[in-house]
Amino acid sequence: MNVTDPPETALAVDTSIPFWRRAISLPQSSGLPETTLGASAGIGQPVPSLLLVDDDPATIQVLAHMLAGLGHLRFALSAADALNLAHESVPDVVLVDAEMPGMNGFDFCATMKADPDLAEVPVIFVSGHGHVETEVACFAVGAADFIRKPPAAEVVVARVRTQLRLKALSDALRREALVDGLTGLANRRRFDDQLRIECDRALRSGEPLSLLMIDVDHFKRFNDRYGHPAGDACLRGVAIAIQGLVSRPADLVARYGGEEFVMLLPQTKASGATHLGDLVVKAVEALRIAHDVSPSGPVVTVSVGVATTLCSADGGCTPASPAALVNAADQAMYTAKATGRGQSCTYVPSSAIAHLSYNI
Ligand code: GH3
Ligand code: MG
Ligand code: MG
Ligand code: MG
Repeated sequence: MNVTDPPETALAVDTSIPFWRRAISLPQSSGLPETTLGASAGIGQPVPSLLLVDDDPATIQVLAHMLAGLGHLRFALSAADALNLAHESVPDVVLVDAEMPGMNGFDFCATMKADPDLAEVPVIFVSGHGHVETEVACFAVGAADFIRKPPAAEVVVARVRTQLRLKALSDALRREALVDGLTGLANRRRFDDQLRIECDRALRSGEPLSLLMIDVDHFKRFNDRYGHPAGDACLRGVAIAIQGLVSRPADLVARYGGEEFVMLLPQTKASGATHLGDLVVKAVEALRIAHDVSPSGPVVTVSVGVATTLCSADGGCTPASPAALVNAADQAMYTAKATGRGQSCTYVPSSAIAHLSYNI
């Protein structure tokens, strides 16, 4: 790629790397009025990331100067480079030129919208074409906004700010949609999505995938005895206790529903998952939450079912589907219930049942 540094700029940047790959922390003021510029992220908020794409370095320079203070800026002189940068770290907004050699802005935008990792990023076109048809074509490929060249600083800043605000809101909504309101754990939807992904991965790689199904014992009696607010507090306590047992980034603890929780453990074989099942039982018991009407003992306990996908040399895995893995963990959990509660039980596939019994 033939790229030169943009003309002299007021921005303080690390000149040891080419300008189009720089993520620059911009100054609070770039000479424009404070009302239009200034850091947009509040205290504790992540700094927004902006990606500017134009085959003309001078235009990038102008836009960079205008947008100083709104976040971290990165630059690309071609759509292909911009897609690489976006995949390295997903931006919060992209400003793209419509006309570029190679892939133009329209194809770039369409490519972003077709990519699940990038589809939510707002794309603002910056174009010298004043025709309505061009503007309509931009929106047709998924543009969030359209700015005419030459761009006016106040308009660019206002429109980018609007897109950043909308993006922050939609990010927050997407996050909320995947969180359980009572416990703060991942919710059922997030778990179902992740289970599908991890099952596919396990089937491809042949690596074990384990699942723990965790059910609070005699919880209806607990609610009847202590009231629903106490029941809710109990569920929150259990959630914190079991979340504290996992440490790998890929592990997922979720609320499956009601008083049931799940732990999804990629690359974890049955022995490790069985050990974790026992730890779950102990951790909940150690909370010492009084349950004086439980037939299982004086404190709240859980029953745990453990299941692991087992892959054979011919590439087949059992259980082989998300539903089958959940069913297997369920079966083991019901065995734990039926044989005393307050314990963990590991599922053994039927092909192995001739040699093994449930490991309680
Ligand atoms: P078992 O030992 O067989 O699991 O008995 P259980 O009473 O725990 O099971 P059952 O399915 O009969 O009852 C589950 C109870 O969990 C009933 C319901 O009121 C309670 N529950 C489900 N979700 C919530 C919740 O969000 N908050 C509270 N407080 N209770 C809940
Ligand atoms: Mg151009
Ligand atoms: Mg239940
Ligand atoms: Mg229960």
